[in-house]
Amino acid sequence: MEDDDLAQQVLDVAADVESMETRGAAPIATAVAKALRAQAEESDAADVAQLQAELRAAARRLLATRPTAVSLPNALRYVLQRAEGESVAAVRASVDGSVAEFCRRLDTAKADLGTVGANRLRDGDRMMTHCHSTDALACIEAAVEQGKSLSAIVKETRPRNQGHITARELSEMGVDVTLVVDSAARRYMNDVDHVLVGADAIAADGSVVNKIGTSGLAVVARERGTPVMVAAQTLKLDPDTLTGQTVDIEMRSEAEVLPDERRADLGDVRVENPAFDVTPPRHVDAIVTERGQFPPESVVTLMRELFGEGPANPWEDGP
Ligand code: RI2
Repeated sequence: MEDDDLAQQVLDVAADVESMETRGAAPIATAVAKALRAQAEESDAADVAQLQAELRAAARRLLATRPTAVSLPNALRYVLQRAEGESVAAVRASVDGSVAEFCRRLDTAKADLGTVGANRLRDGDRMMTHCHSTDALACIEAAVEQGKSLSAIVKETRPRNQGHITARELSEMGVDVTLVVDSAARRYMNDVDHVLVGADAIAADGSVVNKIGTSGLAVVARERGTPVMVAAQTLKLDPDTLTGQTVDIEMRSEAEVLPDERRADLGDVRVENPAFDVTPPRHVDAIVTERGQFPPESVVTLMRELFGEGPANPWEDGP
């Protein structure tokens, strides 16, 4: 199936996820689920098999955008596994229903996770954050709503400076914010009570894949005895890792690190821009989810409960 045959919303969502216009697990998951719904609604498929094939093709296009953000395949799985029915209209209705249910669950999950995370934060605590995570911010927001007064050291998070979004949103919540460059993390580690980050994917062994710089931050936190808390909905659990696969680390454009005009001044240098790194479970104290908090080594139990022994890839065409 060619791109021309896909619904315009599928192509638009794929472009927005690729360019990071749409970013963060929940926004990506919601956007791709709704794109599948648009594909179902706009399809001229003559029968159920053709509609299901179109949905699989749309899912493959969406899947090709960002390799690390596991909320994307998990959202596609949720909708595709339920895209069944006796007629085209029935499949369409089932997709519509499962997208609505998926989005409803996401909203509830964030609120539940926030309550769990907030219980770890005490009045007067200071956090250090990295990048921008809606899950991490949900914990802080819930703590503020409980009447706790909090402050934050916010790392700017090169190269795309998502820390600026965190700084603005925390400040709007009434949190006292200090923005620092990434390399100042160790300098400020003695002044904070928690390191609080999100995750893009969590592997079966409890490793946390998050924005580049998280693993170094966790090492510094461990050196100083500062607890590292990872806020991550179960949507971030990567079922592929149950069968031994590793999480792909997305390499992004070199121009995000060094604009072309500056690069010319530096001569013949290589530039690399990995978007994420892997923090081993021994450097993480707690993974906070909507199902409660877990020591990283025990998330595998939760993963088996939610995904069974291994992943399903319902976007693949049969033999
Ligand atoms: P939420 C972000 O990646 C950050 O790494 C952040 O910790 C993670 O997604 C999770 O964000 P990117 O999309 O899902 O900026 O908690 O590359 O919002």
